[in-house]
Amino acid sequence: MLPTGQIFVLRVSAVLLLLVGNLAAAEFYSSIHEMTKVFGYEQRLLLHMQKFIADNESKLDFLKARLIEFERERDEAASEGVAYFQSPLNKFVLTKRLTLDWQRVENLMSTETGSMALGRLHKLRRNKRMPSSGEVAGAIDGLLRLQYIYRLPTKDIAAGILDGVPYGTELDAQLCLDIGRQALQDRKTLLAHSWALEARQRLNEESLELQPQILALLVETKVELEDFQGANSTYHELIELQPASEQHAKNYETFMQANKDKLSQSKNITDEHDPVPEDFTGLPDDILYRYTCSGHIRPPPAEFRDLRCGFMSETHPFLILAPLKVEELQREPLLVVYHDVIYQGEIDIIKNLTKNRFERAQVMGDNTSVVSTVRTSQFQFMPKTTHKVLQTIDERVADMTNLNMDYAEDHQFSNYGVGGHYAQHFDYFLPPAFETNQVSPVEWGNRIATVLFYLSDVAQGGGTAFPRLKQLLMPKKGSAAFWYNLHASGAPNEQTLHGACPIIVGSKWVQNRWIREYIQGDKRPCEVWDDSLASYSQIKNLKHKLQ
Ligand SMILES: *[C@@H]1O[C@H](CO)[C@@H](O)[C@H](O)[C@H]1NC(C)=O
Ligand SMILES: *[C@@H]1O[C@H](CO)[C@@H](O)[C@H](O)[C@H]1NC(C)=O
Ligand SMILES: *[C@@H]1O[C@H](CO)[C@@H](O)[C@H](O)[C@H]1NC(C)=O
Ligand SMILES: *[C@@H]1O[C@H](CO)[C@@H](O)[C@H](O)[C@H]1NC(C)=O
Ligand SMILES: CC(=O)N[C@H]1CO[C@H](CO)[C@@H](O)[C@@H]1O
Repeated sequence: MLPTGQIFVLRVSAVLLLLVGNLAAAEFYSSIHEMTKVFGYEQRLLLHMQKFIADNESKLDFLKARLIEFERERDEAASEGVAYFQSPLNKFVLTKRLTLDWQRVENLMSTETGSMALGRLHKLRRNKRMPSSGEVAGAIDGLLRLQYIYRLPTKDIAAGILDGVPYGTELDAQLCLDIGRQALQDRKTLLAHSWALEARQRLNEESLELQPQILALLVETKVELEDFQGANSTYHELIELQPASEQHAKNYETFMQANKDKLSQSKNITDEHDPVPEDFTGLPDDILYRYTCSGHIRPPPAEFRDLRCGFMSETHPFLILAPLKVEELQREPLLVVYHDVIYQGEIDIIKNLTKNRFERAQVMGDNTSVVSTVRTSQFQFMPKTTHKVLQTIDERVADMTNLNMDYAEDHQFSNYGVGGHYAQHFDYFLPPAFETNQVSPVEWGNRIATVLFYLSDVAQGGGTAFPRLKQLLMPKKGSAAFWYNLHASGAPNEQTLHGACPIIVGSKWVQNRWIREYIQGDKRPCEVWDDSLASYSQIKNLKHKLQ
């Protein structure tokens, strides 16, 4: 039941993405674009901090000088004894010091130096583009998602190695502990266990105070993984470390009572990932998506046999001069990749157009729009009238697809950062979306087809996975994927389930063209029967008869 519900939410969210306006503040970790900007702000934070310290220091310098002066004068007076007070001059000096001078000192001591710098720092930190502390959790989730989907070893990540490539950023015990805690919260218990072990491994003199917290996390994960003997001995380690802690003693007692029949049970937990299934048939979509992203699910070689790859020059006379390079990946449903169909000059213009206009992808909460963890990217819609380059692109899409582009939705641009992904979903709308007026404009009908342009290469990860077709398309700058979301009858084609795999390293830019059904009749004849069960050759034959 759950998977169906989940998919429903995803389908609805696709509609809402159309409708939701300017709601979210920028989200730092979902976009590299945003991250580079925020990185620049940090430079300004540093300047404010320097100014603050300088202000405070000059105040302290002044106070120190006064202190020395006062002490000196006082010592002189003390050495002279009572005689000192007999001089009217000294009386004056002392009186002045005790009143005006001390008043100045007192005033200065109570002034808030650096308040200007502090105010500026405060304001900058509250800038809506700055990451909020809640986003630390998002950043960890992104990392855990990468680890889970690509089965990355904890040891490697902690050492700054991602999918075999070293990046030179090591994680310390505290960070490992943070990740482990969140993994436990996300119910990724094997990962939580391995992060706790890694945190323990990385303890040093500076971080030794974390040891009890790490052991506590280790106990929790061992209990969940049913290694009760391991949990027992880790508990003993913890109690030995902090024998005075009543909390530990209490927790241990609760643990012993709850598990008294299972205490002999032990498990040698060496894995950090579930075993890869030998047979993927019948597994839920999120698992299929995961293993398609990781490359464990691939098309069997036999399916490549009669697929074509070549130049397409049929749809438009212009294409005879400049034919499009097209590669067919799948016949049913049609899934093709065009190579070199969007050019660097166009991409530069698009990047200029979309600058500063990104917002985080949202899905609908109950009544409020919430930032999505299903889809973590920054996106924006842009009407085709924004710039003539968008019209040029649409003319090309019309040539590529032989579909009418008058009834295509606004251009959508997305930027995915590290860990950014879009879980498995369909592009088409389901009947409830139509019934509740969530499709806009409704008279354009459903999304008959999708063209997905890749505006960047991605260093690692970030493929487009079609789990039911066993296809994984790797982003290549300048290429575009095209597929029909609907059967020729207009019925949704569930084989088109797809998702954007998480980015391991790099930044992914894509452009979506969602083409709607309205007046595509002459371009793609609409069969009156449901062809969803027919074979490709049956449909082809029928189309020949109709023409
Ligand atoms: C729990 O661990 C301690 C210390 O390792 C050991 O002495 C004790 O026998 C263990 N208890 C059980 C029930 O295994
Ligand atoms: C756990 O398993 C690993 C590898 O399977 C082995 O090297 C190790 O000795 C085992 N540890 C225990 C305590 O059984
Ligand atoms: C991008 O914008 C900048 C400044 O607005 C402009 O100088 C540059 O020519 C633009 N580049 C493109 C490719 O449009
Ligand atoms: C959503 O808002 C509507 C109208 O304001 C209200 O009737 C409904 O109970 C709300 N639903 C939830 C789940 O809050
Ligand atoms: C020594 C000193 O002047 N400290 C001050 C630095 O600035 C803050 C904020 O204005 C003050 O609260 C401190 O007293």
